[in-house]
Amino acid sequence: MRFQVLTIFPDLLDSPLQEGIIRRARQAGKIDVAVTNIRDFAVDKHAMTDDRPFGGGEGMVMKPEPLAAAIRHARQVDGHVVLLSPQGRRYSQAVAQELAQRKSLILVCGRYEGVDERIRQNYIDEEISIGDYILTGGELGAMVIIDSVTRLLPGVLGCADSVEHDTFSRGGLKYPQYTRPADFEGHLVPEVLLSGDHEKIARWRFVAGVRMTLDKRPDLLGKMSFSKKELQLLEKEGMYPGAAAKEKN
Ligand code: 9D3
Repeated sequence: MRFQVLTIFPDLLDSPLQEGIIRRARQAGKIDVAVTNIRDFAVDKHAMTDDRPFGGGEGMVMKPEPLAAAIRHARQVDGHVVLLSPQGRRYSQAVAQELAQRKSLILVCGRYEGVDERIRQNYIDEEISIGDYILTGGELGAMVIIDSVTRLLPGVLGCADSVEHDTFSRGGLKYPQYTRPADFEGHLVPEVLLSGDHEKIARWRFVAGVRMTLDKRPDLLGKMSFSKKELQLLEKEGMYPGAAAKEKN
């Protein structure tokens, strides 16, 4: 998968692209990331990328010509053009899965008060926001997309860290994790995890995950579904997700 990032602050992306799973995915050729400075496509001798808004008012607007030239340049390679902006469709795991189906993404990072409306209307395929809070620009959003999409690509994660077991695969939270020592400052690991009884462990983890979801993210429960057997198990543990959660086959 190819990512092309268009930004006036290319250095912002450097270190997150050079560590951990993303670094390995790049080295293995699973992803290709090219960060392009929009300023390289500026038209005037001062290489301006922003200007004052027509009609007056606070702040600056990203000039259309450098953005258009940078997007046209990126499109020579091809790609779905995404503008990171606070007005965009809210990013989620479902959107990540959708983007992961594409072969090439062009991530356009806005700055200042935003981009000239004619860019939005004529050069952008879709607008994405990473959440309801205010950032200083789209670069961190672009990185969030690269990070979350990359780990979904085949062969990027090992089986040990499989996408199947993710927090959001069933729609709820994961069970709590423990590692050595079995006694940490007097706090013990749940005994069942030391038992070696894999069926019992699986049941405990299922119940613990649902309990965690009820406790921390009850809003997620409505999208979860359980088998009859699972519902019985939860009831035995004093949990009644049934009202909110759907029953599956
Ligand atoms: C005072 C006007 N602001 C409205 C809230 C405009 C504004 C424009 C541009 C505020 C922030 C930004 C910069 N943000 C992004 O470019 C951005 C963003 C965000 O702020 N929140 C969540 N996702 C994203 S993706 C890009």
